[in-house]
Formats: sequence, C-alpha cells, structure tokens
Amino acid sequence: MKSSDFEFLKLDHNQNRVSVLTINRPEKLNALNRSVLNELDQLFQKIRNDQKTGALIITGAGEKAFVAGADIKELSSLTKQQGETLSAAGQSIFDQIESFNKPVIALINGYALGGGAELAMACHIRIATDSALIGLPEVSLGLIPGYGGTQRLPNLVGKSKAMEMVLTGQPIKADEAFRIGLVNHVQPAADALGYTIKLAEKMLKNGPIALEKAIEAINSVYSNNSYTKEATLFGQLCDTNDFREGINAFLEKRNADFKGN
Ligand code: CO8
Repeated sequence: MKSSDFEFLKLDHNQNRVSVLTINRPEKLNALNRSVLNELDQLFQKIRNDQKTGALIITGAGEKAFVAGADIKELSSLTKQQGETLSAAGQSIFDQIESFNKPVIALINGYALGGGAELAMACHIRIATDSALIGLPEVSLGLIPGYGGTQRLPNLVGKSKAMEMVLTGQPIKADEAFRIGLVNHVQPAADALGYTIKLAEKMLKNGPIALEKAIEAINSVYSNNSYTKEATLFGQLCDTNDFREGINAFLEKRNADFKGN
C-alpha cells in the first residue's frame, strides 16, 4: 500500500517489518477530523494481513503534537444523536487498534489530548518523548471523553488518578505519565523513534501467532468495559448549553462561562 492512498496518513516500512504510521495534519496539531478517522479505519483493515507490517508505531507529524484531540470545529454542530453515533464510530475504530493482531505502539511526541490521548491508550504500549503532555481536557469543553478514554484510563492508571485527570481536565507531563503507568518509557525526542523501533524489533523476534494470542488474552481481562455507556453520555452532553458554550469559547479563544444547563 502506498502512502499516497491517504491524505492525512503516511506509512513507512523498514526491512525488519516495523512500520511507522504518521498522522499528518500538523497545521491542526494532527486533530482527528472525520477524514483522519476514516483513513485510520481503512488503513488498519488493509494492513492486518500485510506481511510488510509485523508491528506498527503510531506518531504525529511535526514537532508539537502527537494528536491534539478530536477536531473541535467538527464537534461544534453535533446533535445528541450525532454525538452518540460519532462517539460509537470512533470507539469502534479504536477497538480495531486495541484488538489488532500485531503490536501497536504509540510514540507520543508532544500533545496527546482528548481523542489523541484516547488513541494512544488504544495502542498496546506507549512511549513518550520528554516534552509530551497527555490529558483529557473534554470537561473544559462541556464534554467527556468519547473515544473510550473513560474506560481505558482507569484500566491503565486506576480509578483515582483517572478521576483526577478527567475531572480537572489538566494534562500531565511525560515523567508523571511514566510514574502512574500511563506510558511505558520516556525518551529524549531525538532518540525516541530509534528506541521505539528497537522495542518493536525485540517483539518481532517472537512468534507472530504467539504475539497475536498474547494481545487477545491480555485484552480479554478488560472485556467488561462500558463503551456504550460512554457514547450515550457523550451524546447527552451534546444536547446541553454547556457543550455549546465550551466549544464556542475554544473557537473564540476565550474562557468558557458554564451555567450548568
Ligand atoms: N481541533 C481542531 N483544531 C485544533 C485542535 C483540535 N482539537 N487543536 C488545535 N487545533 C488547531 C488550532 O485551532 C490552530 O488552528 P488555527 O491555526 O487555524 O487557529 C492550530 O491547531 C494550532 O493550535 P494552537 O494555535 O491552539 O496551538 P498552541 O500551541 O497555542 O496550543 C494546544 C496548543 C494547547 C494543544 C491547543 O491547540 C489546544 O488546547 N487544543 C485543543 C485541545 C483539546 O481540547 N483537545 C480535546 C478535543 S475534544 C476531544 O478530543 C473529544 C474526543 C471524543 C470525541 C467523541 C465523539 C465525537
């Protein structure tokens, strides 16, 4: 498959079957609009049985961001039903990543916010550069995480830390993310890709069927997640004035004035 098949994704392979997928929309900090999500969906379906990919690294284009979230402009006009549907559609794409048959590693090279943090959490392993900032700021928009973050974050860091991160909406730095187990390793930006490729190559020395079954077995521990609940609640929030105020405040570059209705 050629990278030119995609507008917002770039896919590179090395000779050891490690592929690097770059989300390539740097002028919007790689925010996940519908096209990026659709392309992710297509790409994961296509490479599932592609021999050139034994393991996949996902990273963001540019110096600043892994992914700064769902595209806030696109969220602005969502109705309750559309919000719930979009949330469920994104969840299903991220589920495809989590249950991928080969190791998927997020290389968090800057901001991983909202949907970006949720994308990283859907990957099997996370490596952060030392300048990474990870957070779920959706409540500052009058929303909640809607791509699985309310479920995967407590699985990764425990309920208490997850509550703190989601309820404050404040991002945490790479060293704190490492301390609480949200990322596996922290590396200086210049070394991070090489380090992550080596980690993937270590995995690929093992039997590919064993890797696939190990992923499936570990994922089965977390099979009781309430993604449907998250999508329903996300949709309900799209019906509130607080949601409209939060999104408008971001787009108008001002602080939100929430009224609780
Ligand atoms: N969506 C759309 N555009 C974005 C986003 C985004 N999430 N993040 C950044 N951009 C755009 C900016 O609008 C700006 O565009 P322009 O140049 O046209 O004005 C460009 O990217 C560069 O960004 P900034 O100028 O803001 O860069 P700064 O370095 O000043 O700030 C920040 C960087 C702090 C990352 C800032 O851009 C920011 O706060 N971004 C938004 C972060 C955020 O709130 N993310 C969560 C979004 S909500 C979400 O992800 C919900 C997921 C669940 C969805 C469920 C179903 C629908």
